[in-house]
Amino acid sequence: MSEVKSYNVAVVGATGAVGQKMLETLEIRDFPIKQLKLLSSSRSAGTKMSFKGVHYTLEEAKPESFEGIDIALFSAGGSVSKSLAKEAVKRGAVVIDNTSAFRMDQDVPLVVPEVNEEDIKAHKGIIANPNCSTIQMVAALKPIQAKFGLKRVIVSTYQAVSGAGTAAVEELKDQAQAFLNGEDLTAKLLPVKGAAKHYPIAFNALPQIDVFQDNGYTFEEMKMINETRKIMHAEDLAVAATCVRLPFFTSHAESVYIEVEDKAAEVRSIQQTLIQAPGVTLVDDPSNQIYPTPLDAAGKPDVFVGRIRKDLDQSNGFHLWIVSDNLLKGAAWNSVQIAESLINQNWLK
Ligand code: NAP
Ligand code: 3JN
Repeated sequence: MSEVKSYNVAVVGATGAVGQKMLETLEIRDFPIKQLKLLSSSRSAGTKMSFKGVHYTLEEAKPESFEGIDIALFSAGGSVSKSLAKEAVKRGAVVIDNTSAFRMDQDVPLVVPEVNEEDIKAHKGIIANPNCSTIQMVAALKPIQAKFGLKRVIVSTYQAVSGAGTAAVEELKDQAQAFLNGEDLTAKLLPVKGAAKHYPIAFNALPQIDVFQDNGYTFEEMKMINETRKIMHAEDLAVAATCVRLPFFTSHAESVYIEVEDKAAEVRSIQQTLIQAPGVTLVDDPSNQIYPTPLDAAGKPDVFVGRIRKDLDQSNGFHLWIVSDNLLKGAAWNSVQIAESLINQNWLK
């Protein structure tokens, strides 16, 4: 009987919101791990985390940490990826990077396996995991693009605080309690790197995720626009985005308006297309008030789509409601799927 091949895996940013989900996903999917290395900053180095019931000691991420590593899953922020990803590649690892550091580099495949798995093949050591809001949208739009053609996308997001890391989750808990106790929230505001101002999130809605660009869009919005075109191989696709943070913990929701090429497209045929799409679950029965919500999607790996309806003025226009767990399909699950593709397709070079 031939032995199943296993791999030396490093998780960079293992203590973070995404890193913890990486470990859960590797465990749930029974990823073939020979040796596991958990890396963090010096702050968490020396502390322990468990994986499959075994305790691992966190180590500070350094270039030498990647000696002997086959696959390195990075989610410790763009500056860490910029300083360490190429060091890891130099030492023979293939890096799957969850940050925006390399997403738009021509040499770096940007991958959602259900959409463009084949792009992985051309990797030169680094493969980028897209932004969470992009991932769930393209997973639902790719089958529609393939069947009906796609001309325009206008998206507004409703994003959970866990997308902004473990500190943001704690901030919402603190502020929500303070708000209900009638306390002053200004004392509960965390300073935000690179931002002059910080608004309370509890019982609020913030139309800013990441920093503003010169064109008036935020970086999160520009990531959605540029990444969508790259992943869908659609340079000329018209895309506009408004990204909003809301006070719930898990899953991003999106209201998406699309215009398709095929004038014969109908709600029913779009639903049929999505029923067959990999990684997508249709939850769309308005007569019984059935549609996806962030709470229902939390902890599940699928992208859920509902509320599909035809625009009342534009005959080739449709509206969709797309929901997915931002830390699973939006980050950890998608990264582990990429790692599995590397192995299963023999692209780990
Ligand atoms: P988080 O909860 O704040 O966790 C940050 C992680 O990075 C922690 O493990 C932290 O380790 C580690 N870290 C920080 N500085 C480091 C350094 N100098 N060297 C090594 N490790 C360091 O953040 P998160 O939400 O998990 O997000 C982490 C990154 O993942 C984000 O900055 C973003 O680039 C990416 N991300 C991507 C998506 C996506 O859309 N695909 C979604 C969310 C996040 P310590 O415990 O030592 O502090
Ligand atoms: O805010 C969210 O819901 C998703 C956040 C993602 C994020 C947070 C900090 C830095 C990213 C990302 O993955 O696009 C980055 C980054 O630019 O690396």
